[in-house]
Amino acid sequence: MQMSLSGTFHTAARSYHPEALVMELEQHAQQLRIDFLGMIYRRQSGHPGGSLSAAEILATLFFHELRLDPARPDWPARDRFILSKGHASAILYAALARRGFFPLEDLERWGELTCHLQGHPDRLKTPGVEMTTGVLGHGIAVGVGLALAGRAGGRAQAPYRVYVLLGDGELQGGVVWEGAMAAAKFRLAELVAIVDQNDVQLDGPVHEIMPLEPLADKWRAFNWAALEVNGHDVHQLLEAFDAARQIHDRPTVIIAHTTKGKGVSFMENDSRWHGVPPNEEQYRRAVAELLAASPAQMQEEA
Ligand SMILES: Cc1ncc(C[n+]2csc(CCOP(=O)(O)OP(=O)(O)O)c2C)c(N)n1
Ligand SMILES: [Mg+2]
Repeated sequence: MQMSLSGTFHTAARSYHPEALVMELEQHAQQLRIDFLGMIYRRQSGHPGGSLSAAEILATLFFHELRLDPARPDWPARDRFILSKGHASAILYAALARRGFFPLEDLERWGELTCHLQGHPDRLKTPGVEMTTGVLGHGIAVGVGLALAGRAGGRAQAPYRVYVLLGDGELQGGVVWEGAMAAAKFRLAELVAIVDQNDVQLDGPVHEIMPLEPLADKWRAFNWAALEVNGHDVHQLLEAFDAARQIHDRPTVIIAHTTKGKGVSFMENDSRWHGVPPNEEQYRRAVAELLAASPAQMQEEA
């Protein structure tokens, strides 16, 4: 696989990442979708669309890219991940649990008042959550602060990297671009933003409500490096994260083209599934679809 001059990845050429790694990450992504749907079905609350669209991004980050030690969630040199689109909390909790930050059983109680897994991420409650989010727009600005804090010891770059996942509707918030300007000013090469560009926000298509294009050019005009990938293609995600590590003089945005509700046919590309949980019949249908599309191994385990 190669990156074109415009920063778009093409799958035609062979990837240097082993197929086994890619399959493993795809399997994680599908498992996260299934965990997540169980959580929001049981709780009868949650945000399916923008969680399902982010499954491969989260799986690639948590099971490959991020340098983490679940036994030491406050390890100073850990990479920081910020879920700026905090409404996707439940699938983040699934990723944290699967990665070993807390027992899987905790997922059963998410959203209960006495549980450490609240409706939106809370950094004071949940191991592995770096920023309290839910009010959209602030992830990049806080990411800038985390990267600068890492440099406070006088280093040219922080001893860790900072990753921020944003929604595309979220980009309508002006504070996103204030943070982007600051990141460029300080040439924060250790900062990577990922935009889950599913082209759907809370109540309709982003391109109708507030068009973003040309989105990559906007980021470049803000002095960021901009890469574009298919956000469901693990090969492309892996290579984009690798490419971002090779950029040393500016922050990088990875624009991940995705499908809102990905993996559940009746939820795909439909803003009505932004924030509504499935009923029992829908839940069963969704899980059946996901299992059918999973690597064979998972079907055996299920
Ligand atoms: C500042 C702010 N305004 C409004 C909301 C309510 N809200 C929650 S999710 C959402 C839509 C977000 O769309 P997008 O960023 O595209 O997310 P995704 O498609 O990934 O779910 C809105 C408006 C909010 N959480 N914060
Ligand atoms: Mg969206």
